[in-house]
Amino acid sequence: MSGHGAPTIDLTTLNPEDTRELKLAIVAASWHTQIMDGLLDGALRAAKEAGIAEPTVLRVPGSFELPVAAARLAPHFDAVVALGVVIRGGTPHFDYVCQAATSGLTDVSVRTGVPVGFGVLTCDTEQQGLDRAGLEGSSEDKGHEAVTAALATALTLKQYS
Ligand code: DLZ
Repeated sequence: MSGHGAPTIDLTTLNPEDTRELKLAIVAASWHTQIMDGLLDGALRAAKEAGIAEPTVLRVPGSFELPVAAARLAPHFDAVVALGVVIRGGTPHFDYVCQAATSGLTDVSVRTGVPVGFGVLTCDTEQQGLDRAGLEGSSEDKGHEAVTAALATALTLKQYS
């Protein structure tokens, strides 16, 4: 899977009065600081572009803790975005953390009806994470992408609430 084929969602073309009113929470893990800083910067930039000056940001230790944090916040927000970086090591731990984060966040989203943007990088190498972190020299900006997707979905769903 690559970034090829991703849609262009320009939140600035949507009615700013709609996006500005959305309540956004970002839950962010803390492993792999440099990559996480890039993801969080991209997420906050996307929020700002949508007119959301101060989204709630909640930090947790690792990606395994993202679902419980998202579950606690989701009922109080229009959209939640989860950010994390998991890098494959020499044991099966990687698979368990990725599986727990992915299925846990999916469960939160479907159970609550609140969109959860998936900004969790699951990488074989640190370089793959750096390439996707929205840093200078990165080819992708996954934190920004996750916020944009979550807000666009929240706006689409709002008419059915
Ligand atoms: C334990 C662990 C390992 C080995 N690797 C990562 C990682 O690459 N990225 C990440 O976000 N978290 C990692 N963790 C921590 C787990 O997510 C979790 O915080 C601990 O197992 C404690 O519950």
